[in-house]
Amino acid sequence: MQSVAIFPVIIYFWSGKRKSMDVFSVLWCRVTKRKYFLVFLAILAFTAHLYSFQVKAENGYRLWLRYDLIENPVLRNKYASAVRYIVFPQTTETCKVAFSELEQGLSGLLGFTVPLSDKVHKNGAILAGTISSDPEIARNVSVQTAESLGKEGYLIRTGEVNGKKCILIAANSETGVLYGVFHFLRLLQTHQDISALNIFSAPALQLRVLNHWDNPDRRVERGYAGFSLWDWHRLPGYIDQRYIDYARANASIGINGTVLNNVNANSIFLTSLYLLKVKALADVFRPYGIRVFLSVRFSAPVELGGLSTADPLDHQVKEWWKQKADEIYRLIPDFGGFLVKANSEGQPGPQDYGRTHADGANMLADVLAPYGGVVMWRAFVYDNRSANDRAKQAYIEFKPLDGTFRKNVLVQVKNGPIDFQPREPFHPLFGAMPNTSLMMEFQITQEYLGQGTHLVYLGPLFEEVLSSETYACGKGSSVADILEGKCGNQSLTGIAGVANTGTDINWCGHPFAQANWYAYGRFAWNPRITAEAVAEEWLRMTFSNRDEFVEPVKKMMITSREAVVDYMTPLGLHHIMGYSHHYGPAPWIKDAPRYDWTSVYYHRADSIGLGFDRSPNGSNAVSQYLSPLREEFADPDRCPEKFLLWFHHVPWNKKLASGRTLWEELCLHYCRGVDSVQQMLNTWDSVGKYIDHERFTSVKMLLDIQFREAVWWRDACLLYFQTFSQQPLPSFCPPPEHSLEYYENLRFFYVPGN
Ligand code: GCW
Repeated sequence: MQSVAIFPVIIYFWSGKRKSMDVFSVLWCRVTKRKYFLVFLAILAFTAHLYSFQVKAENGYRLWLRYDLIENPVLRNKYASAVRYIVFPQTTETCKVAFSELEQGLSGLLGFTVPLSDKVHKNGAILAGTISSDPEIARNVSVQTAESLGKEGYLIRTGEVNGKKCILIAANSETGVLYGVFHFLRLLQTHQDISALNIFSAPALQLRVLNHWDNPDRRVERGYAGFSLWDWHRLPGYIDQRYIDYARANASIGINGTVLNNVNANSIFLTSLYLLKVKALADVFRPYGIRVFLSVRFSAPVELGGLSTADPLDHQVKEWWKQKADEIYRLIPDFGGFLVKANSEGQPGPQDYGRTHADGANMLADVLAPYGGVVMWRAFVYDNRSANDRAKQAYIEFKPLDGTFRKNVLVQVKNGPIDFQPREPFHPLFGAMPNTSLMMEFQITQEYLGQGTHLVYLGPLFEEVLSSETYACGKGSSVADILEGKCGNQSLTGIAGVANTGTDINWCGHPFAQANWYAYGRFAWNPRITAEAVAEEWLRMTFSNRDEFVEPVKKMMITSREAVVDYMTPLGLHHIMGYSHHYGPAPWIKDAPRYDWTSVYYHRADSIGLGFDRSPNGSNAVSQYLSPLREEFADPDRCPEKFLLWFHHVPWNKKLASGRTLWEELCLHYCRGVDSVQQMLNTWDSVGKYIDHERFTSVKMLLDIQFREAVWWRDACLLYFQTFSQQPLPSFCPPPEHSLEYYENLRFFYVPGN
C-alpha cells in the first residue's frame, strides 16, 4: 500500500511546476506527450505490481514463517543494533540452510541484509555454530551444559567473545543450530526482548513425526486441504519448491520425521521405482533434520515378492524383508523405518498366520536394526472379535505383549481408545505397558472435528491428553511422563501427528488449521507447553503482534475446542458422525455391516437414558485404567462430567452437578456450543481491521459455514435424542429449523477425504 501512496508524490516533484499547477493539471499536460505517457504507464504498472504482490502475499502460503518488516522503528533499531553481523561458518548443508533462513529472516524483519563476517570483531554479532567445531562457542558453553543439550537441543545466549558482546546460537549438532535459528527468529517475529538471552531448549521426545495418510494417486485419506503434497508422477526428477518449504516449516517446530504414505498402505511404495522417488524426497529433507519413513503393507512379500505367505516366522519372508531393507538403506542411509497398521480394518498382519503383533513387529525390527531403523507398530486395532466393547480391544491384544517387543519397536497408540473423537479419555494403554516404548498418535487433520470448515484449535486437546493423570507410577504421573520414558523402561520415545497438509495454497485448507500443525510440533518438542502460549506465538507470527488482535483471537482459539465438543458430542458422547465420511451428525445410524460401525452402538440411547455403560456393570472398560482412576470413572457420581456418557448409561432425569437433569444439561451443552460459534464470529468481525482482507474474509466465510453446521448438529441431535427422552426442549434452546426426518434424509456425496 505504501508504494501506491508514493505515486502522486513522484508526479508532483516530477512536474517541476509545484507552485503554479496542481498534480492533475501537470498530469494532464504530460500525458499529452507520448513519451511521458509511456513513462507514466510504466510507473503505474510497477506500482500495481507491487500492490498486487502485497495482497497476494497473504494467501497463507508462508505459514508462520512470515518475515515482514517490523513496523515499529524503535524496536527494529533495537534489534538491528543487537544483530549487526553474522558469524556462521557454513560447513554442511544443514548449516547452509540455517544460515540462509537466518539471513532471509533478518533481512525481512529488519529491512536490510545483515552482513556475514568470519570472526567476532565488534559488538553485535550473532555467533552460530556447533559447540565442537567452534572454539569461541566452546569457551562460552560448559561441558555439562553441552551434554544436557543432547543431540538436538540448542542454546541461545547473550555472551562475550574477544571482549565483544554477541548472541550465541549453539548446539551439539547442525540440526540443533537450525532449531536454534528458528527459535531466535521467533523471538523477533513475536517482538520479544533479546537484550539478555539465556535460552536452553532440548526436545522431550526423540521421534517427532508426521504421518501422512497419502495415497499413490495423491488422494489423502481424511485430508481436507487438497491433494497430496507428493507428486509421485514427477518424482524423482522434479523437485517442487513445496518440498523445501514443507521441510522449513517442519524444522521450525522441531519435527524430525515424516511418514510419507498412508497406513492403509500400498505395496507400490516398496518397489524399486518408488524407492527412487522416496530417496529424492529424503535428499530434500535431510538438511532440515527430517528423516523419511514408510508405511508398509504386511503382505508385501506376497504381493511384490511372489511368496505364498507373509508369515513373520517364515524364513523366506524374513529374507525378503532383509533384502528390501538392504535396498532401501543403500539409497537412503538415514531412512527412519517402518510404520505398520496390521490386523486392523481389513489390513493384513501377523494374526493372519496365528502370530502376535510382537512376532510381526520384531521380524521387521530385526531387519532394520543393523541400520538404526525403527518400527512404529500401531495399536489401533479392532475387529468383529471385540466381544462387548471396541474401546477395550487394543488393551486386550497389546497389554499381554508388554516387554516382548525389540528395543527398536515403538507401539503407536492413539490418544483415546476409540478414534480421535472431539473428546476421549486418554488411552488406557498409557500406563499399562511399562516395558514397552509407547508413542502417542494425535490426529491433526480434523476428521471428526469439523473437517475442512470448522475453526477448532487442537492445542487444548493436546494439553488435556498429555497432562492426564494416569497413576502409572504413583500420583502425579501424566501421559507426558509415560511418553517421556519417566515411568517405565522405554528405550525410545516418540509422538506422531496425522498431517493436515495438502496442495491448497495455504497448505491446510482452513487458515486456522495451520495452528494445529504448528501446535503439534510445539507439543511434540515440549509436551508441557501450554495451549495458550502456543496459540499466542502462532497468532503473532501468522497474523499480527497487535495485542488488540492477539488477545481476543487467542481466547477464541482456546474456546473453540470446547465449542466443538458442545455442539457435536457433549458429556462424553462419541462417534455419532455421518457414516463412513464422518461429516455432520448422524446419531440415528443403526444398520451397518458391523455393529461397532453404527452410532447407536456408541450412544445406547433408550427410554431410560443415554450413554455406553463401561462400568463394572457394563463392559467394564474402566478396569483397564489404574486405581484410583478406575474407581473414579466407574462411579457415575465421581466420574468427570465430560466423560459421563463415555462410561455410563445415565437416566434422563438424573440430576447432575448443576442441579439440572441429564436431558436439560445435554440441551444446555448443544445450545451453548452454537452460542460459542456465534461468539467466535463476533470476535472475528471485531478484529478484521487489524489484518489483511484476504485471510479475514476467508476465515469469516468459514465461520459462517461452521455456525450453520453447529446449528445443524444441535438441532439434529436434540431432535433425535428427544425421541428417547420424551421431554420438551428447555426455553433456552431455539426451536429446530427442520424435522428429524429432514435431517435423517440428508445425503452427502464426494465428501473429501473419504
Ligand atoms: O478413524 C479411522 C479412519 C480411517 C483410518 C483409521 C486408522 C487410515 O476413519 O480413515 O485409516 O482410523 O487410523 O487407521
